[in-house]
Amino acid sequence: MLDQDPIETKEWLEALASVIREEGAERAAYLLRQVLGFASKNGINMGGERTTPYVNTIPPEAEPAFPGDEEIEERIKALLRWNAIAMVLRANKTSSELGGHLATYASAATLYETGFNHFFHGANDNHGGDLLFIQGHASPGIYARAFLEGRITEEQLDNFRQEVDGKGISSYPHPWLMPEFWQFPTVSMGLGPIQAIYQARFLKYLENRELAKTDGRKVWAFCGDGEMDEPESIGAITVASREKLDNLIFVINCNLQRLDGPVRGNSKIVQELEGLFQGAGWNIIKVIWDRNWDPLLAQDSKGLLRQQMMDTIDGEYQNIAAKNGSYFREEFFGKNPELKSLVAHLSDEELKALKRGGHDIKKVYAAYAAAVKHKGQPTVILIKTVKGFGLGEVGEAQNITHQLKKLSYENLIAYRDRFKLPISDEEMQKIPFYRPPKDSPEMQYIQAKRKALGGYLPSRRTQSKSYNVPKLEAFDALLKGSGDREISTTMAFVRFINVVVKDKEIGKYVVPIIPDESRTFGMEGMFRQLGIYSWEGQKYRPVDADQVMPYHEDKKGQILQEGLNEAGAFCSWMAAGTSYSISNVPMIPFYIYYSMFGYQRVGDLVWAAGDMQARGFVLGATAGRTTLAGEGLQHQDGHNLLMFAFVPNCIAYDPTYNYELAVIMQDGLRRMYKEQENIFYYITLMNENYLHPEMPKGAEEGIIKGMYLLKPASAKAKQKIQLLGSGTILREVIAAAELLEKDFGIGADIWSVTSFSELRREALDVERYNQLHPTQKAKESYVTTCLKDRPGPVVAATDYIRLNADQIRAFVPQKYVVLGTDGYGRSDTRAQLRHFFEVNKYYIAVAALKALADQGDLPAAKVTEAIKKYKIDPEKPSPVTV
Ligand SMILES: Cc1ncc(C[n+]2csc(CCOP(=O)(O)OP(=O)(O)O)c2C)c(N)n1
Repeated sequence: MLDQDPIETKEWLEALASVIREEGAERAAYLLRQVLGFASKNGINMGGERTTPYVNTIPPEAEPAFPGDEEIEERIKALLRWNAIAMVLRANKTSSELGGHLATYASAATLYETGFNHFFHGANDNHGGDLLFIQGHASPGIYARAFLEGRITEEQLDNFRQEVDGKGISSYPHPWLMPEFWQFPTVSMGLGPIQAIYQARFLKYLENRELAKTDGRKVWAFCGDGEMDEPESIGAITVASREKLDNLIFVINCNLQRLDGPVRGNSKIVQELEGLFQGAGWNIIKVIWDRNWDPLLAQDSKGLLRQQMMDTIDGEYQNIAAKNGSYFREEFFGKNPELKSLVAHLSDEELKALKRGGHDIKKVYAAYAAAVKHKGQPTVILIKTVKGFGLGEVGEAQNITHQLKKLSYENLIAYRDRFKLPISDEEMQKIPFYRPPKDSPEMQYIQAKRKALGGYLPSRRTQSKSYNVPKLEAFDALLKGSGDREISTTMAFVRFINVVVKDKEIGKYVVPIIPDESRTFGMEGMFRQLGIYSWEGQKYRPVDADQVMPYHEDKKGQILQEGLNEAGAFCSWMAAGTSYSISNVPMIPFYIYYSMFGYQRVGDLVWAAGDMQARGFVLGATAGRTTLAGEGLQHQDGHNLLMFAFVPNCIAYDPTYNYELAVIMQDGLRRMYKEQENIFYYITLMNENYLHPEMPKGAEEGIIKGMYLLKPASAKAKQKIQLLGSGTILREVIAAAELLEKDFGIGADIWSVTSFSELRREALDVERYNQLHPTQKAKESYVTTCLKDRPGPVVAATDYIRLNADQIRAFVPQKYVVLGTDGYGRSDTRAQLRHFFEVNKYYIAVAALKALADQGDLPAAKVTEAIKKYKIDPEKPSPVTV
């Protein structure tokens, strides 16, 4: 940049040089930090400079007037803290197995209460409601508030963490377990912050696409400072600033402590996070000191106090917080005689009353008030607190405080006295909950505040609008077969989604979500047709503007092209999939990606999606270990199908034919968007091209249940066998049946298994029923009914590890042999890979013959004959063991 006024620059530099000369480098550094802090406060982006002094961002003179009744709020907070503690202690009296946490809420009470009393909007006719991501371990305090609000009973509090008999409340925020209460599962560290970013963005998406009014709604994400070490916590923060998500507020509770000890003993976590978020372009507000420090800072004309604040590292701050006032005097102020004299007029008790900012309602209020007003950037509020605040010497800032679950009677009495709780010595023996009468000022205050803010929080909408979804006939082109055109199920999916996006009722609610790329999947036609969502539209002329399918970004774009960002893209899917609950607008997300980078990559988010009842489709393209032939070990997926099916409300399918895909997806639309079932779908898609037959009459029910007879064995065959196949390997199964008939005169019933996991779930339920109703007529599982009267052993082959087909083993009445793709992938042709993993038609035929031989229906020599005939090397190394 040009120096517009060299004389002025020279004067500034000379001034600095004289300070260095006369007063030393330290003083010069101090002055510079002051200048930079001032610059930052005045909106000057300093590029390289990342931190400001270790004091509150908002100076006392800039704080707004506090609109609440501080005294009453302190009394309410004392009750909440107490009930939260009582919950945990009482649960642990019932059984020490139950656990619970005291210290997190103790540190964060002011952070939540300031929000509940003054900022968090409930959902009602005029406001869509704010979104709250609450630190999982703070749940006792949130329950304690709901108890005072009259939303949770004493019996429920007493059954904290005892949910099995239906009376209790869950350990942490779990929408699955408390569907009308919790919105977001957060306790797995890092999932809250990243989800919050994408929920905030999705609110903007809805607004920009004119599907909902979301203006004015805020997303509040409460996180721990320890939690910020999770890559998920910080991995997407630039998305928030790039997209100017001023509806997003991170509140980071910097109690300086994680599980075993300090988050950053040797430095300062607040400063580190400030630097990080500064670099990412966020608005930053630090709340470090309470109001008792203000007069001292005002007198700190030489900056000695500020310097000491900066020089003290977090490990030492923890020591100071845990020890008494005289330690504070000696170890903090005593570092410099002049500094010590600054507090000479204060007693040790008064020194101890100099607190961290997060325990001062007014300071926290000022920060929140500034955050909600801020435009054009997301805000992060870094608030310093004491972990275990109020728990005295057993808990405050102690390394063991996170695990603290028991307090002695004496501790409780001390706690009562400190927070002036109206509980007698005698009553205290029972650790009673305390709720003041309904007409008490505290209870009235709470209710009035929530009423003014539109209703209670957290609170979750369980159902929304139902849509009429297209009937199966709408997908006729897929049901009819592909004629003589060889196509892949991925192409069939694109045809399916094209029908859905054109549907008058539900088309606009479709959200195609793409991490990585979609061109490979043949979806580029949608770029122009639907547009790629971009909050700022398209400011450039795309290089392919003259072509039929240009890259088209649009403020109203429907597609979310997320780039190389599976975790973020999955959070978008979760936001769209929960939009029915969050915004009363059911959205229909389709997330399509390379299946290997699926559950394996973002599994914890998938689990959370199940918990929060996200609805939608996840399409694992290039699925199976042998379909993405050339890509090798890192890309070949033989297990994500199974892993998705581990999630209890995920319905997983591995279809082979277009009509199977259409039946499954149409049924999914019906179940999720008409019936509003709390399920989601994982469906494999293949990139292998082949012919697709017309749907056999009446196959729909079997397709959905998990298996149907695709082709019966020839009636002429004297010996018969059952062959099961899924995905692309079904085609090898069909080829194996031809070999068996041609070469050995054995007939095979061919079953297409669309979902081993759905077959297993149904069979497990039947088995359980029979176990518990021993004298009643036994029920039969669907898979057993299909196979029990069929001749011959059963052989199954899939493109997944053997555990996939093994899922139904207990329910197959006959001998059951399973082939699969266990072991690491390789790059080679599909034919070679199927040979390598021993799932091609020859291996299937040999497995079938051996099964017949094992049960005495065929001489073993016939199997040897087949091995020779099909040129199988019996000494080939196994792909299974490595
Ligand atoms: C992914 C994950 N790893 C580990 C844990 C176990 N855990 C529970 S609380 C906690 C530390 C919390 O520290 P911090 O984020 O600083 O929150 P605080 O309770 O101190 O406010 C950890 C590691 C978890 N819940 N999730």
